[in-house]
Amino acid sequence: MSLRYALIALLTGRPMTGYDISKSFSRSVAHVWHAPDSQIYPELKRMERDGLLAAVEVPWGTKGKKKEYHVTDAGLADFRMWVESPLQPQRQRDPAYLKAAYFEFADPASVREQLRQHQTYWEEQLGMLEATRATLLDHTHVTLAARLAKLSEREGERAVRFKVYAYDGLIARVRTELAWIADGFALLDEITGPGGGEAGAGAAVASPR
Ligand code: VNL
Repeated sequence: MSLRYALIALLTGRPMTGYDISKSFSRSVAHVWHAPDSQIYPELKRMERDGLLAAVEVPWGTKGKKKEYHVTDAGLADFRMWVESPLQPQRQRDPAYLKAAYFEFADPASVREQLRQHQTYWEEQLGMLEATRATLLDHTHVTLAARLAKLSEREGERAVRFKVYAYDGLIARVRTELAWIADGFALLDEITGPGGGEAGAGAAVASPR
């Protein structure tokens, strides 16, 4: 149910059409709560039905109309209750760690390849998160800039500090993930010899297959 709150969070910055929500979401809130468009659009409809959002028709192009979603007072009240409710710890559920615990069943070449792909993914994420963090600090992030335009300097400062705090946590996690991947390469080297497990590098460790 957190998707509702992720969407309200975004819309507290400014009212938006479904299309703008989807675009803006992927560059901001999705970094802390990923959701595909296929979940976002139906959720907006349900939230409108439940009175958390109000859809206002706005002109689109020369003839068309579009729904612009606004957070209602009820939506804001619900969001405030949620934001103050106790955090529910998320139990561990990461396939990378599940697999890692049983990599003795895999060909080391496959493990090395998986670690490489994982490393590439997390390096990209790190770059993206650091770039986004920078646009929060200098207020050039469009979603944040629209939010700040409605706030006093003091309120805006707090909004930025908390967002940067969230990104600092995400960035620290990614760095830990990258260090863990590096440890994985070191472990593979130790088990198979340097570069061992590369395709054609010779015998793999005995695996209980
Ligand atoms: C906002 C803007 C949120 C930029 C973000 O991530 C962000 C916002 C949570 O104003 O809601 O990267």
